Amino acid sequence: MKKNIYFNHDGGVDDLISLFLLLHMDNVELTGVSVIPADCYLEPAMFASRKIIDRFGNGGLDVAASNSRGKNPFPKDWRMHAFYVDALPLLNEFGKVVTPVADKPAHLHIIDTLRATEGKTTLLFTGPLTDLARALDIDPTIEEKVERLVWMGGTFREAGNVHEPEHDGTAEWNVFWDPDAAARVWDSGIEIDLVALESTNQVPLTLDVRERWAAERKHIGVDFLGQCYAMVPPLVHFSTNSTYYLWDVLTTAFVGKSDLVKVQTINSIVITEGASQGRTVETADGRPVHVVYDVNRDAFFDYITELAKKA
Ligand code: AGV
Ligand code: CA
Repeated sequence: MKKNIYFNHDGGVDDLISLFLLLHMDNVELTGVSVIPADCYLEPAMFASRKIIDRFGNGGLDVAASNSRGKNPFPKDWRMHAFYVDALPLLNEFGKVVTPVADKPAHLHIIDTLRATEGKTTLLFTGPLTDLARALDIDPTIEEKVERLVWMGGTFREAGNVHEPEHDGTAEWNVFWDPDAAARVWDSGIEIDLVALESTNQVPLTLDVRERWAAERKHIGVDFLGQCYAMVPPLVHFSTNSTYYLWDVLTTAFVGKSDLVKVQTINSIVITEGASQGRTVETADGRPVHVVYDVNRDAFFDYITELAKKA
């Protein structure tokens, strides 16, 4: 039995790789895709998504553009990454784009797709939750159609990954971009699996990983991984603000193969105001979330590399 997956992403290198990997999972039925301009610019991220589906998918999908805006914008340098992926020769060989743009904005596309899909759907979000929060405000009954939400977001560690003026550094970026949206989803009855920094910190982009993909580049999909991860900085001596981790790819791999990770349930709230905005905090009377806190690193890299070989 295939799982229905609806994918909302924000056009980073690891978001776009996630789309590519989803298209190669035998146990996944991708029912819808939408793009939010958080950690990307919308136009190149839309084009790159449509071209990835053209090249590696088998038809039937459109891609919805989000018109959501966040409270705390991402740095421009990071948002530029979508332009680089969109420009890859591998995605431009055909000289045309076939996969259409959906006629509705992302939050309405989510509602329509959930309704039109038989049975329940797992929501996979690798950017902020704004489109889901807006969908729930318009039609709270969609909760019945949601199997669960798998989200790359949050952390319960002291250190988050936001290093911005007027912030204390305790938040993870996908929560920080729109803390109110996260709080809205926390208020819903949807089961939440959180792929938090606890586990994503265990899968940095390192030079040995790049070398492995280079050595196996005769496979077009492995070459695609290598080309995409050549655009972003690896972890060499120590982690900096721009060091790249396989955040979203781990989240997506968890959807395809849940035994790669360990999960623990934590009751939590989302802070929406002040210097800690976007922080997720453990509290006894908070809502339960299933936190992915540990990963089998080698099994994870094997899994994604083998998936890429199917391309
Ligand atoms: O916080 C991780 C999220 C993931 O969804 N994004 C990147 C991933 O797509 C934001 C982010 C944090 N640090 C970054 C980020 C960095 N150094 N470069 C680009 N994006
Ligand atoms: Ca992302």
